[in-house]
Amino acid sequence: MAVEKIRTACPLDCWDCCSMIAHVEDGKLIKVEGDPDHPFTQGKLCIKGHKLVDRVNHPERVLEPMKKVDGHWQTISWEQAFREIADKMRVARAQHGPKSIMYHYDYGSSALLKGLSLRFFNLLGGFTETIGSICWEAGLQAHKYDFGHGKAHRPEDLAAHTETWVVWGRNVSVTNMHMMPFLKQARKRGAQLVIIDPLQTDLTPQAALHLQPRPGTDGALAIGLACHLREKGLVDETFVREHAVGYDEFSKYLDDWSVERAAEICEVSADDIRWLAERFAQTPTTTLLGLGMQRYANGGQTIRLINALVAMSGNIGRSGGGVHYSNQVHRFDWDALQMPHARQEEHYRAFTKVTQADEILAAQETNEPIQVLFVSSANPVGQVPDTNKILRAYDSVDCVVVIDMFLHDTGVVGDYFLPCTTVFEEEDVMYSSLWNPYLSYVNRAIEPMGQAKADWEIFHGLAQELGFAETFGHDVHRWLDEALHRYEESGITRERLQKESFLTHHQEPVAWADFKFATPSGKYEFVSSVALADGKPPMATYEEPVESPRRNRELAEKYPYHLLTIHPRRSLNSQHYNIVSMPERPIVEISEQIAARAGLADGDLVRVYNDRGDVQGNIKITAGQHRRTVKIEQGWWGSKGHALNTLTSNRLTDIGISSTQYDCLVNLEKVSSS
Ligand SMILES: Nc1nc2c(c(=O)[nH]1)N[C@H]1C(S)=C(S)[C@@H](COP(=O)(O)OP(=O)(O)OC[C@H]3O[C@@H](n4cnc5c(=O)[nH]c(N)nc54)[C@H](O)[C@@H]3O)O[C@H]1N2
Ligand SMILES: Nc1nc2c(c(=O)[nH]1)N[C@H]1C(S)=C(S)[C@@H](COP(=O)(O)OP(=O)(O)OC[C@H]3O[C@@H](n4cnc5c(=O)[nH]c(N)nc54)[C@H](O)[C@@H]3O)O[C@H]1N2
Ligand code: SF4
Ligand SMILES: [Mo]
Repeated sequence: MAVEKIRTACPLDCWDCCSMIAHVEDGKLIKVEGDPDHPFTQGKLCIKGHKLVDRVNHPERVLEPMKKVDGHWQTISWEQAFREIADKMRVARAQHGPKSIMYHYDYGSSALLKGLSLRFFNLLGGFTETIGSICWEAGLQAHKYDFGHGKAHRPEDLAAHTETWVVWGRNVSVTNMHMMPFLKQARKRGAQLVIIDPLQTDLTPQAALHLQPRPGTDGALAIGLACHLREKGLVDETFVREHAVGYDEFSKYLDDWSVERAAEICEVSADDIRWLAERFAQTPTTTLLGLGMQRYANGGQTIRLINALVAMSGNIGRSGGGVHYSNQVHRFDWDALQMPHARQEEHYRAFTKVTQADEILAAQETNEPIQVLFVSSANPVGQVPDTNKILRAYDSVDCVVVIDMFLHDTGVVGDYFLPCTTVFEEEDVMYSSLWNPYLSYVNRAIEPMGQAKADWEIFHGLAQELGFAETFGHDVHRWLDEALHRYEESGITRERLQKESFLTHHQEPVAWADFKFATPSGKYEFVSSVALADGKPPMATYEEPVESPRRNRELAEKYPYHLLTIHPRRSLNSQHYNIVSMPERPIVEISEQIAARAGLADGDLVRVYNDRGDVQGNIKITAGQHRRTVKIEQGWWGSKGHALNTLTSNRLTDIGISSTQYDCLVNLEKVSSS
């Protein structure tokens, strides 16, 4: 039988948002490849993209609705599932009001119509929603205060004009591999690479300089760099006078600092700081920020301090420059899709994605408890910090409904499991606000497998039981038209997108080239009026992270090592752990100094622990890692015995509503030798 090739896109929450071509034979997905015509994808997918085929066809994929009865899963019909869940919702509302129904979701899929789940909950008239992010909101808020929002240069501009690439806390070759061809192109013409990361990364050997700040202290490093610019008269006076507000105040704050003081705090050499500051001032320098260093209690201010440094150095609005965190250029009409006006504010409550466990447990003691909890496109028991609290909170809820493809850590604690389709079984539009600004059309490649339904169909089925199916609707094309109507002025319509597969309205080579920023003043804001209105410090200043030897000596004596549970090479968060072959347990990578101090050798079994929890893994000694830092790739499944987030705290960040998983001290204890 001939192989059919269908254009679609990778749904994984990633900087690259690849356009994909699905190969289908006899109705079965057999292969995917990167679209060779897409300027970012360039015909390549990462291993996680390729492994989507195995995810779709995996024998453990759940293909029928299930209900837990006496601790065991039983398959049930959709009719029964819809009827029983709708009944539970009605009872909860009657007894405790609309807020007793809660919804937690995340970016399990970056498809536009995943947003329809909120249409369902808004149409209920009220509910409890988890807001904020366990990923990146501190940094987003920082960009909102400084620029209005985050915006990226076209990578072609960086490939052609950047002389210094500062990869600051981004694991580019692992998490953002489609940036690599642009970096390579620049290096070929002599551009230099600087890595700022406590850990060794694939790119370290190619770097002209690798700075390894103590985790969570990048704000001090940025201040040190800014001090050198000021000392040497290297500040871009035109930018700070004409295109910015608040520079004098920020400059005054720097009076209390020096390169040496900053260097001592962040544990980086003052000479290296001076060298890098001069590169910033004297060469077109681009900064690729990762999300790692904003996952600390001081994370938002850290990003603001780095933004301030880049602004002072004259790299904003300049070819080959820029500070890249996000690319928030989309113009979807979310209100048309999600109908927030349908809910009544007195029946609406927001918990945060990060602190939901505390909030659920507190609510259970009131007359507005959580009775029915829906989870979709997310695995909170695996991925939200402080797993033990999440487990306690979810256990206190009468009925937990999980919509997913696999019985992951959250699935197993559910009461109902509703199987959803994968991207290959759906029609939709894919987008990302991380970097790649293209919209990609998702054509249905295969028929839904088993009894799986698209998320929107599941919510439509429930809406039918609850009597508002008509308002919810069931027309994919109409929803896409409504959501995309603002693109029409750029000539982008659903029909054209489907025909051409990927399109963008965002072609500016250089972000903010006109120096018209999306802030209230229209300028770059060293001092932000929006921050002030939010009750936050209007200007960025340095604070220590919370779990820090300088801030909490007692804690650091008990738990001397920084734990970085960074994003895994071969999985998108927890999504591939049951698909790709993984070692038996987590690899605990430590520096040579930790190995000597704790008497550990390669392969030893250790317990990594703090007051919140513990995890076991095997030691790997990595030369050149920050001397007090432990690395473990995240995403492991607790249901298989490796609940990494038992170690992390559900403290919030300074600005934005965001998580602080990397602000985490631990100790190690040998369990047995290798
Ligand atoms: N392979 C793969 N790719 C992914 C993902 C995945 O799970 N796997 N996840 C996707 C998602 S959801 C996201 S949010 C992005 C994340 O993309 P990245 O931001 O690139 O990934 P992270 O693992 O969060 O952290 C990146 C780096 O930050 C460093 N870091 C940690 N703390 C500090 C610090 O205090 N200072 C400095 N300078 N560096 C620090 C870590 O050592 C790490 O190398 O990747 C996306 N792409
Ligand atoms: N310790 C530690 N914790 C972390 C992080 C870290 O670096 N360290 N990183 C954080 C970050 S950056 C992120 S983004 C979060 C991720 O947190 P989550 O988004 O909760 O985690 P994922 O593992 O990506 O799980 C997404 C789930 O969505 C499901 N899914 C995929 N497509 C669909 C769909 O179309 N419909 C439905 N209903 N489900 C779908 C997948 O099967 C998967 O089970 O984790 C955070 N947690
Ligand atoms: S995970 Fe990212 S890099 Fe990999 S195929 Fe998907 S979009 Fe591309
Ligand atoms: Mo993320």
